[in-house]
Amino acid sequence: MRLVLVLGDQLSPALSALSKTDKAHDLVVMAEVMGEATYVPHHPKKIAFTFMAMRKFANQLRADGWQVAYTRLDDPDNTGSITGELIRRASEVAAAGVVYTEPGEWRLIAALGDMPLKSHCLPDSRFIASHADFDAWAEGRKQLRMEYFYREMRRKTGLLMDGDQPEGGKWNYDHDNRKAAPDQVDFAGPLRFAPDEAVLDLVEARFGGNFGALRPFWFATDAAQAQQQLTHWIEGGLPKFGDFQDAMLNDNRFLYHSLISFYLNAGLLDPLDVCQQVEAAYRAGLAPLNAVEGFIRQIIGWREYMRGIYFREGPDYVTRNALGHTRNLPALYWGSETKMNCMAKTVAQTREEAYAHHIQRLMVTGNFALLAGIDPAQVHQWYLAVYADAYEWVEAPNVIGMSQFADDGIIASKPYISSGNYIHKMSDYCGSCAYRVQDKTGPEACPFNLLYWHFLDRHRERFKGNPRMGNMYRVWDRMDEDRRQTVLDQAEAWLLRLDTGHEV
Ligand code: FAD
Ligand code: DLZ
Ligand code: SF4
Repeated sequence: MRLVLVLGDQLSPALSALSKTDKAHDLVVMAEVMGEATYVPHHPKKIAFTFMAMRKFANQLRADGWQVAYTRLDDPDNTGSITGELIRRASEVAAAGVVYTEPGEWRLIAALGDMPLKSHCLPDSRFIASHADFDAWAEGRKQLRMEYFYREMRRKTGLLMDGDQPEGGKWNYDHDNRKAAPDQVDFAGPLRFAPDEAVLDLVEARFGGNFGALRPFWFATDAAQAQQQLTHWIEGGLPKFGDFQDAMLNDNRFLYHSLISFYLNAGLLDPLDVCQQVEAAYRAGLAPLNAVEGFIRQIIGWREYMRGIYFREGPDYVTRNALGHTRNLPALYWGSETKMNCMAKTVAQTREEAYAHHIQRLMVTGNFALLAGIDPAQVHQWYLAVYADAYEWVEAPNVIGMSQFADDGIIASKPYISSGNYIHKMSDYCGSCAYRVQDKTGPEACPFNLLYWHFLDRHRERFKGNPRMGNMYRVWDRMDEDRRQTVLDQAEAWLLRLDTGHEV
């Protein structure tokens, strides 16, 4: 008998470890353990989601004829770690070894590799590009760019292809996808499902002190529910997904977003199948090409690309700090009061939902951390903890690379920074803010305005030669010197108030 490990983000019947073993002889091991529940202070909703989905998946496997040894968090014999549980189960049943699918994090890959058990690690085949595919694509290229990788994935999957040409004649319709916030959103947002109250009680007792509201809990926790959410969104949200992908609103947290990353990353939905369903909606005339292409690009482009970079760059990727940023993560990320309405709204929504959409993560909390020069390792730990879809293989490239430029430009060709103007254009946040977005200096000046120039000025040596940033430096250099000095002095004074714990 062999043990077959199924981790909390490997809840797919087609998992390689399950398809390469035998339900008649082998034993599935699943375990709720403190080691996984505490490597960062996860949002309670994320822990509850993981445990609920794991318990349901174990039952599904049993119904399918598997024997499953399932450890609950409060089982008295629980050793507290994945490797501890495997060693314990192996000795209980005198197992010949362990078969597992590669985890999505170097930490766990190393721990499993060091186990004193005979073990066999299989590739995770739930992705469109294998490590070898990604490396073959990347090999010999001077610079890696997602767009070219994405085109390969389009060709490989046949999604939105018209023979060997892209559907509609263009690969990318992003230019049509930057509309400002709509006055009204005619989509009700995600479906809400009833939770397992016993899991909620367990999580409340053990992790109630973590940042994040456990209740109301509304996530889907099995594949059928996740599919219901996908169908609901394809019918109601997809048609306008492209147009308003980058918009943000005070009174609408979800706009036209799909809210499926939790389910995809845990294995409850299959990425290729999701994209095929979305393409079918386009072919049936139910959604426009800009929406459908934009969505498919996020999944077969960005999602796969991020994973490729994470595994190609290796375990030290999360420690990179190309810009030498050292400021501690301010308390406002954990909910302390702030006068910046965009930050307050994004953090409050994160606390309540364990979710924020891409532009909130990139251009509000991420942009602020980058402009303020916050230590990227602390930023990374925060994102890994607070979002229910956060696993290191996808979170780290988004944070260390795309958002914080800490990898020195492997993911992004220039830093994603903006003054308050971008947030003002894409949201209604500024209208109800204590700061004034139109003020570049002065007591009420939007901090993003001050910090934007401070960032460019302090990193001039690194970025002055970047052709995509020439304009920014030209504008800065055209300001008269007194004004530049005022901006820098006021930015410094503002950062000092931030560092000394004042409400900013
Ligand atoms: P939609 O907006 O509806 O997009 C559809 C799907 O596309 C998502 O479900 C997701 O699977 C995929 N996708 C979109 N953008 C990306 C991207 N940049 N990288 C990978 N997949 C993408 N996504 C995660 O899944 N886990 C994370 O931990 C995570 N951390 C992020 C941190 C930062 C700083 C940034 C800027 C982005 C991060 N993302 C992460 C990407 C993106 O924000 C989320 O995938 C998205 O917000 C999930 O919501 P949704 O399902 O409603 O997505
Ligand atoms: C996120 C998470 C949590 C909170 N708890 C568990 C757990 O108790 N048992 C488990 O098998 N997996 C859990 N996970 C998911 C893992 O942390 C995830 O598999 C790794 O980070 C690799 O991506
Ligand atoms: Fe954010 Fe500045 Fe707008 Fe306030 S004024 S919401 S701080 S961008």
